[in-house]
Amino acid sequence: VAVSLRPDSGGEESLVATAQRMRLAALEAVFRAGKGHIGGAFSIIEILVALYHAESLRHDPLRPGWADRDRFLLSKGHAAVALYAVLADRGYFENRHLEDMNRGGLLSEHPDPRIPGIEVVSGSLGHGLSVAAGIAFGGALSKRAAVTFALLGDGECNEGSVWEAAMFAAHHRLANLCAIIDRNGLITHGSTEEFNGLEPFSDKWRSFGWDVFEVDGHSIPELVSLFLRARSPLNGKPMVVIAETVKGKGVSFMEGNPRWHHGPIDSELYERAKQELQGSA
Ligand SMILES: Cc1ncc(C[n+]2csc(CCOP(=O)(O)OP(=O)(O)O)c2C)c(N)n1
Repeated sequence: VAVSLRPDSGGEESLVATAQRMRLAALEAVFRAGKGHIGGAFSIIEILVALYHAESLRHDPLRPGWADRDRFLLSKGHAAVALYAVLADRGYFENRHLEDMNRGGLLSEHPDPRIPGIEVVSGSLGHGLSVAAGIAFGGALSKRAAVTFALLGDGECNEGSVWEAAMFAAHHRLANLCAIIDRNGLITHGSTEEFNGLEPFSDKWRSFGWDVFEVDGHSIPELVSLFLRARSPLNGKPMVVIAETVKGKGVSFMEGNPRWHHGPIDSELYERAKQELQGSA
């Protein structure tokens, strides 16, 4: 997973640099839009790059409706700007759409299937895993080889519907389903553990009948090797990847700070964030 093609230059760059470039694109879109969920977008960048740039996901940007594609559902839909940056970079739509995000153009603040590459509406938390389980169930019935991935927030796991879907998936042995949890430890205003503790989180998933993997959610090689594993499951269980991440990852004053869950960024802080990201890109 060392290199990827950079569409605008025709050259190559490391996937680590790709991730920082995606952060810059998301930052710029939020700055222009006047507000956005930058913290929870930055925590999932490497997960998306591992799926879309490292090609863990079997997909074709020129045929978003290809019947045999893997499905990716962003259940934590508020972080859509990160997915938009990645989808634009992979060629699902033009980069210029990021410029008028959330201002009546193609890209709304939350995902919408009218956007190429977006499978379902999300943003109301707690639904993505149920939809993903339904898609995986259908795929298993029709003996398709495709894998369905759903990316959830850890705070999102306070929703009871997540656990109903977890039961359903294990009961039906949906080995073609991979949940990814962005375990950044923060919810809107503070820590997930202070608000409504999730720990022992891995044990909960295990007891629901899932195969559980904990990973550094900012390590692209580790993520890629787990996503490859989702393609050839060994034991008939659905799989969950608990990705340890940092909310606001990549910008020092945003990291681990709930202030950056949602809101505007002023010009001065925008410039500081941009410089930091450019310095490490
Ligand atoms: C059903 C529902 N309730 C509340 C919200 C408001 N909300 C948006 S983001 C968020 C925090 C979710 O925390 P987490 O899933 O950990 O997201 P992250 O911290 O990664 O951004 C909440 C409560 C929502 N979108 N949907």
